[in-house]
Amino acid sequence: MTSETSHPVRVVQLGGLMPFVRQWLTERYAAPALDDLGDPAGVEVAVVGGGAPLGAAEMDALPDLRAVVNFGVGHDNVDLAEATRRGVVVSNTPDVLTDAVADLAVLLVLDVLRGATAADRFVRSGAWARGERMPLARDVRGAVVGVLGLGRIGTAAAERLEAFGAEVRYHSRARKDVGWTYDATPVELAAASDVLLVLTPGGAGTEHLVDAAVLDALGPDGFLVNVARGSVVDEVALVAALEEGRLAGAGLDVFADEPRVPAALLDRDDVVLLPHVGSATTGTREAMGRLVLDNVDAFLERGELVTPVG
Ligand code: 8YV
Repeated sequence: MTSETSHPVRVVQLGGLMPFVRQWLTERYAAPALDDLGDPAGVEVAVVGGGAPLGAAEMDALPDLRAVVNFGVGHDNVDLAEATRRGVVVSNTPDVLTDAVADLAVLLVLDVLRGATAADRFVRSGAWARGERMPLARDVRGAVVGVLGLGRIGTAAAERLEAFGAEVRYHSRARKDVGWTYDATPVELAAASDVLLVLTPGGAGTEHLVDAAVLDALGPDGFLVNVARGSVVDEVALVAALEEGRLAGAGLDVFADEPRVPAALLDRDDVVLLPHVGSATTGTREAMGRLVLDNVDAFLERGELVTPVG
């Protein structure tokens, strides 16, 4: 990175950013952390990541703010209505993470059906050596996977799952021009699916979209996989469904109150728990970081964002 340090400070780093992104921002823009900023006058761009909140309070602290650059495709951490009200534009990091997140979605669908993580625990516990047997798993070929949220990542995951011989159905805000069967509601999609794969955006519009009714429609032979946002699933209803045998299992990369995972899930063999790693590869995170810099550069130079939200 070349250093383009100039004063006054025009860029500030907010929470949730990975160390290499912090370093890039420091080298390129001499961007301090909010706590080290001192006088906020002249700061036009705030960079935020990792789901760290950026709402009215943060905006109040930056009176000259004009752009929020979010490290991540999901931007439910940013109060868009408040930003719009103040004339602040917002960008995210779409496309560059589609493959990585779709791969992880497929990994979890395969894992809940084939039980790879449970099988690993079975070996490590000595159960195999003791002569115990694992229950038989389920085939991916022929399994019906219902994709809830057929955006960029949902489509990429659906294409991959088709290559495994799974049958894809979907529900989205709008019906798409695709060959897969559309279900009019999440309940109808869940009722027709062996695995419900959640890939909707987070935020108020999708909060608890997967509720007790959807989980019951999925049923005792159904699996839930969530690679979107924890807020989309009613976690209390999920735990109850698992404990009462009304759901076969779940694969979860995201949780309502990260990094806290409901204690009731930790000892269950029918759930796969991942620490929000959908985009967490070196290549993808670097591409996200580069897109963050592209957005900051474009805004500082031309007052435009490369990948604006909305
Ligand atoms: C990251 C994500 O966890 O892009 C998103 O919406 O959830 C992930 O890529 C996060 O944003 C990285 O800070």
